[in-house]
Amino acid sequence: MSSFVLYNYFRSSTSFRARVVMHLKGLAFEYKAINLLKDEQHSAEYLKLNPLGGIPTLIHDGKVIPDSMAIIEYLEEIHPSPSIMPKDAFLRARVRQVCEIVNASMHPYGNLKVTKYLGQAHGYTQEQKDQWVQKWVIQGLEALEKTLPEFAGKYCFSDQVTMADVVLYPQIITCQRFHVDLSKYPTVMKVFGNLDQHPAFIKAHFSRQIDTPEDLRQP
Ligand SMILES: N[C@@H](CCC(=O)N[C@@H](CS)C(=O)NCC(=O)O)C(=O)O
Repeated sequence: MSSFVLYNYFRSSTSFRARVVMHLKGLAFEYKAINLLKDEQHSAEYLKLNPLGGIPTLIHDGKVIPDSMAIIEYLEEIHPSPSIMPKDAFLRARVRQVCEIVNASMHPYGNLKVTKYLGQAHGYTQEQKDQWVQKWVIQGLEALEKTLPEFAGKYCFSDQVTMADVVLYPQIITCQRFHVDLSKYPTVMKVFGNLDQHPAFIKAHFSRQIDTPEDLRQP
């Protein structure tokens, strides 16, 4: 039987991507918590696994796979059922495009190392950090709202949970944390609301992990 170890952190959106795909595919894993607030991602031991000091990292039967997109693509390849990609090549390309909007044009701006730097080097307050994140993620949200109506059903691509949903859902939680006004994105928020009810997304949610602090826990 193969073994999976996932280095992750309850609140990290990229960790969520890996966790939810493990749950969607029914794969058990050992949860290794890396506390970003204690800078454990930059320990010499962890940097050997993930040279950029980012989470998550997956270890599968001793093989190291850093980076959430590499992890979820890998899981899809080794456990293709249930699939998180459409059968049609054009739709698969568009799923990847949606992932790219989030991964390249939204996620990096709210990353801890970025907002921490803004505070340390430029004296940004929390309110100024919120404004910084809002400025950039709104461009991504607008692109998503232009893209999704053509494809969305219950989820981003009809009624099948795909990689696009896996990447979108935790990014919306990050947007909420930075007080982004999400009322202007009805398709995005309809999909988010549906994913919020999905058992795998409920299980992978930041409020239900072994390293979730008591005050952020939900049943
Ligand atoms: N492209 C990487 C990004 C990984 C990443 O930066 N993750 C964040 C958490 S969401 C992190 O580890 N941040 C640590 C830091 O900012 O020091 C991935 O998708 O795995």
